[in-house]
Amino acid sequence: MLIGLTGKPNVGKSTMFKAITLQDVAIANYPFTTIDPNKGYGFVKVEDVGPEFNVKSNPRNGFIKDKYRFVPIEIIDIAGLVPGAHEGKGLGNKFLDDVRQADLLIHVVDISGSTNAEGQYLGPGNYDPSNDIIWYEEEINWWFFNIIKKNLEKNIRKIKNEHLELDKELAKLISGLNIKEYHISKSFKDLNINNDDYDILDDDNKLFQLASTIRKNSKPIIIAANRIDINIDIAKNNLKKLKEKFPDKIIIPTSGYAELILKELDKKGKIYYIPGDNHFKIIGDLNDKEKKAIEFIKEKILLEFNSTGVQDILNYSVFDLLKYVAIFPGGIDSLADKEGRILPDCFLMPPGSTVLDFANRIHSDLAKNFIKAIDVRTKKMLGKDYILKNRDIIQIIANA
Ligand SMILES: Nc1nc2c(ncn2[C@@H]2O[C@H](COP(=O)(O)OP(=O)(O)OP(=O)(O)O)[C@@H](O)[C@H]2O)c(=O)[nH]1
Ligand SMILES: [Mg+2]
Repeated sequence: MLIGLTGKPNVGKSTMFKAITLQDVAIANYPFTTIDPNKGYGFVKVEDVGPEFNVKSNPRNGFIKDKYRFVPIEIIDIAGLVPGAHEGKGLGNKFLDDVRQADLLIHVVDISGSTNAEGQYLGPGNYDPSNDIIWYEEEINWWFFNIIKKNLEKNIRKIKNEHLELDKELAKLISGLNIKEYHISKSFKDLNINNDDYDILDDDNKLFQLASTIRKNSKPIIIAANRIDINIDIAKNNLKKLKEKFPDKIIIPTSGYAELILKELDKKGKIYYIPGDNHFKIIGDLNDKEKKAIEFIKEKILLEFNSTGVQDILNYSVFDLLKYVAIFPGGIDSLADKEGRILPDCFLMPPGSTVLDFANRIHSDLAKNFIKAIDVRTKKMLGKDYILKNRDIIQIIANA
């Protein structure tokens, strides 16, 4: 699972990345601070299953905090994109190649309206962030279109002459964008395109439409209405306008700044904060500056918006939008592995994954020698085609 943080320059992508990963990265109030991508691990928040069995889980990856299990996902923060990037404006869109493998893009928007399309600072309320939503999506779609077109051009003759199936060929040609055959077949269905509609290969308008649909199906975009803390009234007003203008888009208000402060103070042992919560506890000595900052965060962010939004957007992305499920390997006799680690793993599986897919994810031998599976909660037997549900605990039994 890889999630890309993208958007125009100077909107807080790297700050959010730092808040998510706690990695030290360059942050500054001017455009194009980030050029080389930052890559690291963030975590989705899952209610752990250990408490149901009165045991304390001991994750191999990620961590436990209170009743939650934080399961790692990869995050990448890339250089800013400006309108016209596909024609070479700004840094162009070559760096978008850094997010080729992403399963989803978080579009970080400056909801305070302080920065123009190029990321230059104008002061709060001086730019309409809804513009960004429109051109950004177009740029991403252009990026897809250009890759698809370039690859198709090289293969167009062969596809036509040999009467090859368009969806399969396309899937092969653009597999480097982490696009699966089902993304393409769904897009064909959405647009009513058949596998032998070779004409679309010569029609740039239709091809752009197809590229945009494949993009939407394979790399959905979720919007982080970021920097809500800069001016709460402007942020709320802009947020309302954005939601009215784009009723179909998922827009989550965020403050990377607030999340970063809370996470850092938690790490220092000065507060106890569970990412995503709407509250924290002071447990150490805070200096005046820290006190002021968290008082503001409490009053203006947590009370007004119910969280900093950063954990919410990750969870929403993985579980609501991509519809992944978190699955725990376990056994009806023991929840520990050979080394005595209790509930050591939690795997994120794509929607529609079966028990056999899960066996394969743990080890290909388990899938090869699969006999049966057991639902550890109910102790019922499951066939290999059982579709996994979120927070299932599954025991796989295979021939040794
Ligand atoms: N108040 C506030 N400021 C923020 C927030 N996020 C980022 N900033 C500030 O916005 C400026 C840009 O932040 P960055 O994280 O470097 O932005 P970026 O999008 O990575 O910028 P580029 O790498 O140049 O594209 C810095 O001055 C940050 O301190 C936020 O949530 N609230
Ligand atoms: Mg940056």
